Amino acid sequence: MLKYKVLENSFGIALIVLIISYLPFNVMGVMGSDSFFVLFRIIDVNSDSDDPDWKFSPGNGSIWLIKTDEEGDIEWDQVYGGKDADMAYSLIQTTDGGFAFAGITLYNDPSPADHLSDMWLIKTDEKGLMQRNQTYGEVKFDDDFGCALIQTRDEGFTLASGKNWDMWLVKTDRNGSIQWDKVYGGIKNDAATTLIQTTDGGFALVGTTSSYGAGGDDIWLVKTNTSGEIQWQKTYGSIYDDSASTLLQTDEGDLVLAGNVASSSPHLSTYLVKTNSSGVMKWNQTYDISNLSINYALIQTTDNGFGLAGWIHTSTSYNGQMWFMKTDNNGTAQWNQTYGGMKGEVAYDLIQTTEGGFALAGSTSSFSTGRQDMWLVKTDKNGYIQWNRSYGGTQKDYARVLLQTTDGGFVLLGTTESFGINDEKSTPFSLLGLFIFIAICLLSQKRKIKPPKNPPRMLR
Ligand SMILES: [Ca+2]
Ligand SMILES: [Ca+2]
Ligand SMILES: [Ca+2]
Repeated sequence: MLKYKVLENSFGIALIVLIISYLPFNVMGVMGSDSFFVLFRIIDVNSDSDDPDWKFSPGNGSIWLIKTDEEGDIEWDQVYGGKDADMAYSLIQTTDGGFAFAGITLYNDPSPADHLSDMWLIKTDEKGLMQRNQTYGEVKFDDDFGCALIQTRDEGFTLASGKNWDMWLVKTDRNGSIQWDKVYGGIKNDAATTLIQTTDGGFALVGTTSSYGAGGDDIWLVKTNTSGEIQWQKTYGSIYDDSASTLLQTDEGDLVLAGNVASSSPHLSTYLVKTNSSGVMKWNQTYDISNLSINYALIQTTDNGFGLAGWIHTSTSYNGQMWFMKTDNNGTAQWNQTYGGMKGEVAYDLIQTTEGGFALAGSTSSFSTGRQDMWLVKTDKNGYIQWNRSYGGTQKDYARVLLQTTDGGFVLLGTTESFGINDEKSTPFSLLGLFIFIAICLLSQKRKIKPPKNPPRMLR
């Protein structure tokens, strides 16, 4: 009975609106979502202190592209995405000077009901204005992999991800229309993380397989010809869950892949392996720098060594810090650097800059406007910080990919929950609640003072 009394009362309704608007999660989003997202949203918001910074889960985020000058000052930025979650994982500057990026778009209210997500390719001009976009099939969302993108020599695109528990390779023309696609995998879960076009015109994919290998998840390297037919494949890993991070081809034509292997669960070490172009191993290295480190990025440096970056658990930061390691040509570690404060940082991407230093992109909780922000760290050639910048609003924002453009500036691609459509904006929403509260109070007052001039006639 109480609830009817409250609902009859305009003041009560206004009070409820005001209270709802101050709750620490997006009630309007929650009401339109399924119960999983309701639960996730509530747990997510309330678990900031013990939420490891390197794990992100689907919220209502949108894709965020930022162009900065060479000192990290924003020149322009663009947000892409609909009302549900959109995430980007790979970015390239296209031959026409624009950008293309690939990600995953999720449907919180899918139709048909089991169609939860698509792979998504977006092509923009040089200022980030969308020229065209295309969605493909149905990819399964899993934050441990993503969606890889390259532009091929015919100016078309090739994308790789996971589809129906298999690794999926999609070749498109320059407009994004599918020319052919292939799936690889066994009866269990297989998915691609990174894709390159090799010097012979074929492709090499690295990802994770639980169908093949030593047990649990293993790192899976697949080499195909120009038509996507498998030429050879290799697995790496232990009986525990191992994961692939990324892959490159060296100037000499060898393949180098990085991943994370478990010598015991949950102890993870970063793993680096070099093979020749036929998959024959030349050497491998296991790095046991901390009890727990996760590698995400790998580059070949101009001195023919390698740079690896990711996340590392440190004694001073419960949520870990950004980690950067430099090796020589044989993968022997030369130095390690960590960056961050008390609250948790991570590097998802690493580049060598044109002047010989390095830049890392990821997220920071210690130096953010709110929760996590995108973090850009510029270092000298020995990994000592020269400057750093964070970008973001009151909610989670993080960078996945970093490029340096020909003007010396940087492009960061990632996810924002602060600035997208339907994202949480606590202050404006609270102000809206206050406005509705005042408006309803005024209207209810008005109604009491001024009875209607022309009451509707009673129907007889
Ligand atoms: Ca499979
Ligand atoms: Ca394994
Ligand atoms: Ca933020």
